Amino acid sequence: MNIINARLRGREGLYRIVLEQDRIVEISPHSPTISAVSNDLDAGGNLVIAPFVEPHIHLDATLTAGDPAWNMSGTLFEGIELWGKRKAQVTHEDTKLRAKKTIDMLVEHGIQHVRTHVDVTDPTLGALRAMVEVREETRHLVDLQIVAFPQEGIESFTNGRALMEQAVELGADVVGGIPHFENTRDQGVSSIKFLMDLAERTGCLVDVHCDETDDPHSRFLEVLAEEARVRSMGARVTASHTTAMGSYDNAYCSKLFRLLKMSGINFISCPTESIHLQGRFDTYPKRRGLTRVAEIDRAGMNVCFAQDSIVDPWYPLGNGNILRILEAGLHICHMLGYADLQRALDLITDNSARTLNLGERYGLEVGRPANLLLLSAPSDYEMIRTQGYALTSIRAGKVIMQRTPAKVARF
Ligand code: 17E
Ligand code: FE2
Repeated sequence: MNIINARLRGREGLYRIVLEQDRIVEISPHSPTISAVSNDLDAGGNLVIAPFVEPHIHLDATLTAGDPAWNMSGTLFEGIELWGKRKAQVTHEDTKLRAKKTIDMLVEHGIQHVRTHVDVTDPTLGALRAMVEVREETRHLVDLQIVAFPQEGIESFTNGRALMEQAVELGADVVGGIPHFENTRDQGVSSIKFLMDLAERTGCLVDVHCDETDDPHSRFLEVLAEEARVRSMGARVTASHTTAMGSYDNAYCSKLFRLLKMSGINFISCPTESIHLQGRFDTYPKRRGLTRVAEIDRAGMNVCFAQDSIVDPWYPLGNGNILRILEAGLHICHMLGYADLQRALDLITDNSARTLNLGERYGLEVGRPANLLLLSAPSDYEMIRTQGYALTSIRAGKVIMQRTPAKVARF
């Protein structure tokens, strides 16, 4: 299959991309002398890019909002309490059904790489076992990474450490954590040492829910970064949320940034989730409750955006569209400057792929997998401004999704 009239990010002119079986075999300047053949896909001068990435979602909890009750306070803590009740009723089939429905929503918006957290504070590890099957059964649609996520704590939950170890044995790809939710500061610190040991021993990646609170005294990020630095594991480690950084004073943050840079860890912000869940203990002035996305980016560190939730006890909305998250995030993080708009898609493509350690499994380059998207606009800026879409998603050389945009008639 050939794609013609493709615009590529960061390059002048139009290109022709040749796919053979499941690989990209040629990318060459578009030549009007080569005529289109019948199964050519015409990008019409719009962007062709590597697929969107969803680097942080909870597929075990999606589509459960309101069951057994709605989150009335809008806080993270009420969400965790409600989920505790819902997860007592989780079955194998229920988890698989909701996860697959949600993956379909992601696919419909051009996502082909997903990292999902799965709650392992459950003595049966039922959701994790179900997700391992989902990972196999949806391989034709997405590459799925599973995080062993201890929602109710590693140290504060009965057998928390053993459950994390079992989850890795059962096939989790990534080790998670939640130090700010452990009962004490000391437990938060020891949970990070434990999870870093586990990851180092087993070769897993690391992605910790870290300091997801407005409490400026929640300072587990420095512990995670230092553990990553001394073990030289930074590229394999991610700090998710870090919303407390939005409440750190600048004196502490400037010292912290030195360590963060040395550590080389990655960051994920979930802007719609955090603007909804944080700031809940404030009156006015009211904090935004996000990490310092623009500042992390300006400091040359790797940061990306994620959805976190779709219709669950923490967040009632969501439809799988990561471009909606990008638009909201750019607003909330003061990133509508011209330079940021020029490269906005980095935050849901290349930066996210780096966070997930996708390496050569990702990217629009000869020799890489024939996974790509045709978009509805010719630039990052125009994709945001027009609220554009992924129109076609190609995976392993085959079209897996095609979207027809709404047509408007004027009279
Ligand atoms: N669990 C958690 O601790 N934080 C979140 N944002 C979600 C689940 C969605
Ligand atoms: Fe999360």
